[in-house]
Amino acid sequence: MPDLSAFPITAKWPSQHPERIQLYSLPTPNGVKVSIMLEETGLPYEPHLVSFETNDQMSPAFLSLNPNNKIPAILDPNGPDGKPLALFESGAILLYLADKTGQFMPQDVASRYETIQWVMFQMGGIGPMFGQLGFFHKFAGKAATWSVFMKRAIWWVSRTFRM
Ligand SMILES: N[C@@H](CCC(=O)N[C@@H](CS)C(=O)NCC(=O)O)C(=O)O
Repeated sequence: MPDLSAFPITAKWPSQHPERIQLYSLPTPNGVKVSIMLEETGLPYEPHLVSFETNDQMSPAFLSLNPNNKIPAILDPNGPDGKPLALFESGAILLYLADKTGQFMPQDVASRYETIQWVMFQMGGIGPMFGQLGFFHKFAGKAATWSVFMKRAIWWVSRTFRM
């Protein structure tokens, strides 16, 4: 049975199955990316809810794994060389799980980089720009509606849908 006690996050979210990948997440657009990958690869995992209502993502235990206070994050007790590996950033986690299982990542170099380019596009474009538009639309209030930032987010998102 792996001992994960060196990772302070396991004190706040104790593990019933320390031999499984520990997932710290919430079903948001970034959160579900990793949940879907875990389901699709068939890897055994143990999910832990990081509640934004109680600001769990700001707790010292969570920050010990991701100092950027964002879900999703994982702790793989059986990482490279059999050592535990903690990871944050959904794109990095997707690439790691693809490498670990040999699924969803082509072996030939050209196809591999074509796949990685779409992961990067999602991470660097779709995620942040759609997220900004969502924020302006839902949370920023009327004043933001015609701001130059919102106009740019609308333009960017519309252009992406036409790609
Ligand atoms: N680039 C990061 C973004 C993660 C992210 O923005 N997570 C949001 C939920 S979708 C979050 O944890 N927000 C909490 C906060 O900002 O306090 C990733 O892809 O993992």
